[in-house]
Amino acid sequence: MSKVSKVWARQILDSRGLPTVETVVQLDTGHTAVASVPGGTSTGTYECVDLRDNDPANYDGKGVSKAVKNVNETLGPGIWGLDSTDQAAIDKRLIDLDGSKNKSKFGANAILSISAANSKAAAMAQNTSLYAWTNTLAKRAGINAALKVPTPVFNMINGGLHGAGNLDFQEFHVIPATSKNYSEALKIGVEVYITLGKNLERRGAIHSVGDEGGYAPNLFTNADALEVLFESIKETTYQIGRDVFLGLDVAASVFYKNGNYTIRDKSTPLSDDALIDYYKYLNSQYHMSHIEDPLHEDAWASWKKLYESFQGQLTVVGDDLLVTNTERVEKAIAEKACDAILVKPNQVGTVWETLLVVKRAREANWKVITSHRSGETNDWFIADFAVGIGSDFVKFGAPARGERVAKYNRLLSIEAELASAK
Ligand code: 2PG
Ligand code: MG
Repeated sequence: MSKVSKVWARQILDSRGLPTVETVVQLDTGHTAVASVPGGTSTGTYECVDLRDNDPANYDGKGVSKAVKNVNETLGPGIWGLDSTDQAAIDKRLIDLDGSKNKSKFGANAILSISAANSKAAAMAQNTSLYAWTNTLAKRAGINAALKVPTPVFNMINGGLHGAGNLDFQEFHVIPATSKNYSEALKIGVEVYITLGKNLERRGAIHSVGDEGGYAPNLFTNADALEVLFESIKETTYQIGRDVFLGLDVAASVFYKNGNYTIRDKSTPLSDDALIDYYKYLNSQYHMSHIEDPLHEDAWASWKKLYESFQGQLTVVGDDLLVTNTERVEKAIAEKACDAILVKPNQVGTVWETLLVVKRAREANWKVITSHRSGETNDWFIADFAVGIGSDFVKFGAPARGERVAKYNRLLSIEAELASAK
């Protein structure tokens, strides 16, 4: 048994230059582990609370000194003496200390930083890797997961709240075929990324990068972004529909207003049905493999309708819809609203609760995509987590920028380790 002996936190910066929480967990065995938490921009309404100071005089209100204080004064001391290998008990104590339904008292950022750092420390104390330890925890939670490096979903073009350009859809994805091994898939991603950059430059579309390292161009319509991607892939040695596929994270809640969706592709705002028809058209042109958050996060009946019409053709992914929350996942299963979940530990706030959500998704035969946030640190916790839970896919942004590449590179080393263990 290795007991938690000390916990302390500090405020650091994320990839957007915004404050976030970094926590160290120390065990009585002498092992110490550090974890920092990410932050979203297009956050779902039903996510747990990312506690911010809201003091306009400091960091534009985005400071996390309250969350840090909560770790140092209450949450940390609250888990002293507990067995670090009992992640369920550690997380339960953190949840009980907070006492609210959405972790609004102490902050999901404060709580997750401890939960994640504890799981890293426990792995060290067991003298095992974090992915292998996560796999043990996953099995304990009832997930029948084999260790494998997931297929990457690359966010090549950043629009919506993530991009400096003019696109409404948030993310335009390139997804290598699941038959490719991870290092091949990463190479495909990089080669498409480079070709796409040259292509956008040639077209004179400004191509600064967005929050997740994808290009953030100015284009005429959202469909044009798919077209540029399509054209760019054709310039590579890879074939769409065989080696590589396209996908979208629309993040539709962001441009939903007064019952309609306003996008630059259409001159008038669209109803749910009209937007679904537009997706059908886009899919007929670009043969996508998945679509995330195609509709507003509360448009349950329309999600059902969309899923019905795309079933078997497209994987329908819930992110803002599900917010890694068991109750919302139950509802989506019952309503047949989607068939994949975007898993983000910071939406729910503890490692153990994330595992329980994944378990339910697997029981419903859903695909699992483990995801970063738009604001990240160089912590690669999520890479090990994805491997440990047997995630089908990972979404870590473009294959560029340090905080994204930290995770993709970590997967390279896990791939090598798994291969040498065979
Ligand atoms: C998403 C995420 C990550 P954010 O919508 O899937 O790409 O964005 O972290 O801003 O919520
Ligand atoms: Mg999303």
